[in-house]
Amino acid sequence: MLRFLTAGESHGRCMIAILEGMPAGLKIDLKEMNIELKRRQLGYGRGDRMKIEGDNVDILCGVKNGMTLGSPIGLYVKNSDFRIDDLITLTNPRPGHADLVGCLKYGHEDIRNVLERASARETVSRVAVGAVCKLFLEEFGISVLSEVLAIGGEKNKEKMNKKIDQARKNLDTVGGIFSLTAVGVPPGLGSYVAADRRLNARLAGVLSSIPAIKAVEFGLGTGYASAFGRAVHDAIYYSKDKGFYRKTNNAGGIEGGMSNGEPIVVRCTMKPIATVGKPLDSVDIVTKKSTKAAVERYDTCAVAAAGVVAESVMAFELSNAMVEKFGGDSMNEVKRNYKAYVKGIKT
Ligand code: EPS
Repeated sequence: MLRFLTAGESHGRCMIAILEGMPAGLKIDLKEMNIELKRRQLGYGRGDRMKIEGDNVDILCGVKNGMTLGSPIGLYVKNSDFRIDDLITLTNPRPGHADLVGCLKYGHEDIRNVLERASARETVSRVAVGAVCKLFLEEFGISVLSEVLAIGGEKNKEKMNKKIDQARKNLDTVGGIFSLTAVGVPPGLGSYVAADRRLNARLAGVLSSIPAIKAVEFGLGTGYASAFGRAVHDAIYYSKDKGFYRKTNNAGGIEGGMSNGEPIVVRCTMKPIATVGKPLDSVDIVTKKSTKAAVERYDTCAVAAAGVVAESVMAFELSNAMVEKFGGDSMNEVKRNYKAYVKGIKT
């Protein structure tokens, strides 16, 4: 089993993660990992925080001479904008953010005590974890990539950027949709035998845990609602070199809670970011008087960045399912088991 924990506040000293269960003998390419962190910072509509942060990962433990040891991997990313103790108290929660409920739940009278951890800055740690997982998946020819499909209802690149410009001009924010595709995934990750082992459920869980993600669909997704069965189920074919295959992929690569060997295709919808320059009505949590919501520095649009975060959490979940299916404490052992299985299901 693979597992990880993250820690860190947006304006605290650093963002960290511990990844446990990664087999020994995986070659770690720090340059590749930092490319992933850089990708998370990009995209049209990102705010000024990204100009401050370098987001480079340091591997503190679990790796020796560029190879994983099989022990927990400690990952550290420094926050350049480290000033948590000097920030002013805020008592006006932002609708759509964790501020209000977080204060009620934890008994805080300063929404900063909530927002510092609820901030999407936490996804730095998840991308660092996902970057290790991507290196693991690469060893099996598996890759995960995202693409922005729509922003504010627009699907054309130029119009998408115009929507972002419009939102920025109006001191507003805008959301959108991105796709996520994993290729090279062998059939049989996940399982139909128990609810918590279903791969689609596991992926939906981790994807919807990304801040601001409000919908996750697989393959044809909501399109299934208006179709007849014969038109949408992916007919089965076989050839000696390909093994079993499909000519269509409406299932999005998952049937019965298991990968079926076709690309895993997911679409995620991200709501507009909750901090808006022209704030909505709110209530002061201390005085209970009407006020306007807090305005912090914010991103006008972070759909492309959320796509990169989604790649990371998907890479983690697929790596977890690979380790579960093919076992092994070392890369050699996992590869041996993987090769024997893949050969076996083709014959
Ligand atoms: C983010 C860092 C944050 C925000 C953003 C994501 O930094 P700051 O608050 O200093 O500007 O830019 O956070 C949110 C979208 C949010 O809702 O909290 C990052 O590193 O991704």
